[in-house]
Amino acid sequence: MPRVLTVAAAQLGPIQRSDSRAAAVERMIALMREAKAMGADVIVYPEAALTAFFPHWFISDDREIDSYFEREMPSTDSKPLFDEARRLKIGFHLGYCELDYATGAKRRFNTAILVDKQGEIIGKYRKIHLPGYVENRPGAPFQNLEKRYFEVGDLGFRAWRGFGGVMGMMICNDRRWPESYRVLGLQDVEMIFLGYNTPAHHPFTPEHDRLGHFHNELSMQAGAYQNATWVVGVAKAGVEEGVDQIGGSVIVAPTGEIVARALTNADELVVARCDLDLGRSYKESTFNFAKHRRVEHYKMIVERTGAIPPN
Ligand code: CDV
Repeated sequence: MPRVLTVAAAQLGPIQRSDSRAAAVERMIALMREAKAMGADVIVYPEAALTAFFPHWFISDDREIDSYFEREMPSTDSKPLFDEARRLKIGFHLGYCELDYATGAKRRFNTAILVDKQGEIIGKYRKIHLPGYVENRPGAPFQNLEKRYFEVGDLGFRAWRGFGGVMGMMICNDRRWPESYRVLGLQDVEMIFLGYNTPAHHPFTPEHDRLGHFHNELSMQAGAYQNATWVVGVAKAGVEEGVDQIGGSVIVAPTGEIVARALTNADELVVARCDLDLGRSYKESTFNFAKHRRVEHYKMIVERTGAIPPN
């Protein structure tokens, strides 16, 4: 019996600073209803989906920074999303900014959750690869201050059983690092959900600008193929607070092929029927890790050659 999961990547157009969370959630609910009508089992929203991507600018006031974070999930504004998902019996993946007090101290994370068809949170991931820098760089047209606003995620890359398969999550910059996929691949992941906010222009490395879409797809296609997993990459797209974001949401098969892609830089659903068993033949042949991955030899080569890994 094939294990087919119908997945909807819910690309969002820009969310401006003046837009309320309630307005963003309204747009997300409209996409959720459309996804359900198309037979989707799960809908995937971008990174930090409830607000404008505020790490693009410098904020010194702590209370203002906190205003972009959720103190609980569901929060008052995101609860309608949970209610609608429960009513429609559709799962979802949501990226948001999380304020956590579990240790007694205030901590801020760039977080994503996976919610089942009953509206229950079954998995949480906190972003590990935080790009950008800590210090304000005045004069730049926009910045990436994620290292200032977030702590490095402390939950690792883990996979969860859900939707009849093995599901994993990562967030934006994580997708550029092969180890993000490999740690999930070692847990036999079958589908990875990831949201992103990727600018079309790089103020400090403009020579990268022309390759934005190429590197986006290259990373996700390689990660999917080398770990024989589906990858659902979902963008916040279009011009948000003056920052042009690349969009280009895609659904990538375990073969490494893109099976569906966004055509606009606005709110748009990208839907695919995904056979969770499609990666099996790769996991049993080319990417049979137990048979072919020579971890002990990697270590031996490092020892024999005296190669010292850089700090
Ligand atoms: N939100 C991100 O992680 N963005 C990075 C940008 C700054 C390069 C990305 O990898 O897309």
